[in-house]
Amino acid sequence: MHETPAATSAGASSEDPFPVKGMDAIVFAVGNAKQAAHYYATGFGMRLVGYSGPETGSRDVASYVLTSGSARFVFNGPVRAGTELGAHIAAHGDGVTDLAIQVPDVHKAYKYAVEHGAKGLEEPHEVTDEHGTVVLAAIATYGETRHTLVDRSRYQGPYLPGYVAREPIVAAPEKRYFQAVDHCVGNVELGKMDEWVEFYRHVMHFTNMAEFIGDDIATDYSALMSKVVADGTRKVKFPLNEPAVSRRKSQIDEYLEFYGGPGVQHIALATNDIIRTVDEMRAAGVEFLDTPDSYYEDEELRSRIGSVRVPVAELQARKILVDRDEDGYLLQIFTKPVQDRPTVFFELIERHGSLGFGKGNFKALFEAIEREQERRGNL
Ligand code: TYF
Ligand code: FE
Repeated sequence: MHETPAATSAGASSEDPFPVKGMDAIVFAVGNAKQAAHYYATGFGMRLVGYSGPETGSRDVASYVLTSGSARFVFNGPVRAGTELGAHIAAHGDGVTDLAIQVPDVHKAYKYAVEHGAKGLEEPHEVTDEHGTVVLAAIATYGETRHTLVDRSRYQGPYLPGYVAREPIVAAPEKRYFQAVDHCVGNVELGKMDEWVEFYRHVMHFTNMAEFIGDDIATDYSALMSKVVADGTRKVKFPLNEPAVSRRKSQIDEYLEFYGGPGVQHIALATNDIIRTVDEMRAAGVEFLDTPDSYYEDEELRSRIGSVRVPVAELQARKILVDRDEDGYLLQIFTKPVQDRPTVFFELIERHGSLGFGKGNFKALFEAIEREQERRGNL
């Protein structure tokens, strides 16, 4: 497509109508927030920093806030019978309720989103305590997931007004296991992927990234289709998957069935030492997907990836995947689902130039996921 000189001149193109600063928090609904906080502290090396609950005036919900670098996870659990949160967990199991995004101006962002087709859930409003003021608003996305829009530039507290600082549960690891959220993936129903891509294009002025899984790959082995949308600065990246019609039941169908609708499938966490992080997390009992030795013994793989920072044997010993594109390479590995339902899982990703999502690994990865699906009797 050709752009007119006017469209590329500074004034017109540098003015992003929906600027974002990055992810603010991944908010989870869990049956037992106290135990979830412990799992993410010991298994993911995260640091408990904030809390709200009955003791702080929150009558229905206990919330634990954990961080690792710029990544922030919030675990909400019901503290009594008959709560809205409890109904959400009964329907979906543990899962992600909110992919909260930091924006410089919540009023403007909310107005833009709603004018461009978003369903508003919470009008912009300020919340204040002795640590300052936060501006919040919320819009709906796929399933029962939401995006809270957050401006915390005038706030110094542990998380939000109403939260108190909490001491870590266990001593912090010597080196943090990951430092940021890299991308957040959503599973939507068959035939809806393009609608949700359009949603992010219109509502948040996001654009498509090059990487996608189309019809061709889908029917051969992946059983899913996928496209990626991102903000102009690529700080916020949202791949969207839909099931593909194929011989076997798609992993996306399995998710939709067990989650009870669309929702967040995986959160990718950026690490700068995936070897060490995987060793620490495995030692703490976090389970990762297996990769067969044939993956590493493949001559095609070895020539495609060229030289990476560690010997392939080091990757093989840990089942870490590797992919290279024109910009560089990446190392990645996926956990098994982190709850009994085959729904939410995590990815660790160490990027060396590559802006992709591991396209070259899709086949090996999806075969590994299908082996797990088969073990569950869901294939
Ligand atoms: O985020 C991505 O696109 C990669 C690959 O079910 C991927 O992590 C895509 C779909 C999927 C699991 C991983
Ligand atoms: Fe991913």
